[in-house]
Amino acid sequence: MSTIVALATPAGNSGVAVIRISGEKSKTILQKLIKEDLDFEPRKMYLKNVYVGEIVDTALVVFFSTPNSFTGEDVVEIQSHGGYLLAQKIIDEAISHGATMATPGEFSKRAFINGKLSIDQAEGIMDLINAESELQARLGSSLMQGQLKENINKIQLALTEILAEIEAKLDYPEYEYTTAETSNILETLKDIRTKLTSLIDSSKNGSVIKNGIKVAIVGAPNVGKSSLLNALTKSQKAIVTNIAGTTRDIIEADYEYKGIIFKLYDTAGIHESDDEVEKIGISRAKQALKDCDLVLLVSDENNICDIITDKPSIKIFNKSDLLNKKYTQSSNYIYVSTKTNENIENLKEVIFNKTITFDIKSNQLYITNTRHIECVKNCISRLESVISTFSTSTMDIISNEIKSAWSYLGEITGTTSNETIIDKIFSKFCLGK
Ligand SMILES: Nc1nc2c(ncn2[C@@H]2O[C@H](COP(=O)(O)OP(=O)(O)O)[C@@H](O)[C@H]2O)c(=O)[nH]1
Ligand SMILES: [Mg+2]
Repeated sequence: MSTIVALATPAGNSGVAVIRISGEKSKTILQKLIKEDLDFEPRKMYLKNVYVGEIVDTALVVFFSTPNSFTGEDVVEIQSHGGYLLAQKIIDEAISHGATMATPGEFSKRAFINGKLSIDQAEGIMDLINAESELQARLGSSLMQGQLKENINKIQLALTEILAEIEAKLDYPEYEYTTAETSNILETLKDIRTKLTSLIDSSKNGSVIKNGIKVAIVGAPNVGKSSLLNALTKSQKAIVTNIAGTTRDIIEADYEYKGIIFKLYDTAGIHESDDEVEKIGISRAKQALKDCDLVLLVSDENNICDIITDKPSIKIFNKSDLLNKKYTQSSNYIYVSTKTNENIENLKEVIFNKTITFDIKSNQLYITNTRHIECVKNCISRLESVISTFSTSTMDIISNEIKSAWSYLGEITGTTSNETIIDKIFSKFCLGK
């Protein structure tokens, strides 16, 4: 296996950059970089000069001895001063001493091959890295800690026990199963199916946590849609003017509320227009109406929004600051002012309650990864097939179906995946991970 090198921190200027090397030659490459034949004590930081051509940097270096490292191989980490050129030079120098540039996800792939991580755990690390909300981070972290893997292993073990029982008796074709035995097998299979189905149900909520809620802001021109996007996201992302037709393309901005990401889509005011560009904007607004999970129908004193949608929606009356105090508020509307921020926080609560209908429990297992969902669904479909034909099938057919169900589960953790699939999964990871 080659020795690989990559930058583990983002490319660019920073206080420190971390360069990682993994493989047999790690230690000798490090010795060459520091021009010293030091026998490094594993997991101990050393302050050393690193030589790259004419450049000398002072860096912290650490050596991890196989198997006690992230990849399970000998690993070196060099904390040099941050700087695109410097880090690149150190990497080039390592390559000149025998390392090769790592491909995306190659460190994690090696960790998997060496039994340090299951694939779903490695995917959990990526989810944690990419998390934009606290809840997403929490799900990534529980995946990384092996919460899904443990559940899958338990279910696989239950299937293995059934298989062992069947296989032992397959050698004795004359063996007659008692009713108690067959009904026991059937009940266990049904029980496993129920568990997996509830996992799939949880994935709907997991997807909300992972992907967020899409909210389209629609209404007539000038009612304050762009102002509302800015107020909710506490940004100035959308241009606000008193000129009707200012917003033409869709403007996107996010905010987080109670751990959920809400993705707002500010749209062009929907009305009859002769302006070519605005017309395209209006058709995009109509598309956003179709693609979203929730619609904010925005009105003001002059323009009551009459857009009809079959999506969940909230009627908003903006510019409440302009209303006469004695004005009676209609209970159909949430009155807000993007100018004074009146009711903006309350609106966030209303949006949350309208879209999040489940309790977010911290210890609940949510599956969010489409690959995992596919594997579980495939497993369920094999189980469905065994269960529905159980009374008429022979035990060897049943056994084959159970093996196939077991195999689908193994793809989640990687125990039954083939090389092509494994390569495909890890290639989606980032460089240096
Ligand atoms: N008084 C008042 N004016 C507002 C409020 N919200 C927006 N406006 C004004 O209404 C005009 C249109 O706002 P804009 O957000 O561009 O509306 P859009 O066309 O629906 O995106 C701008 O002049 C804003 O300053 C509000 O809450 N109160
Ligand atoms: Mg606008």
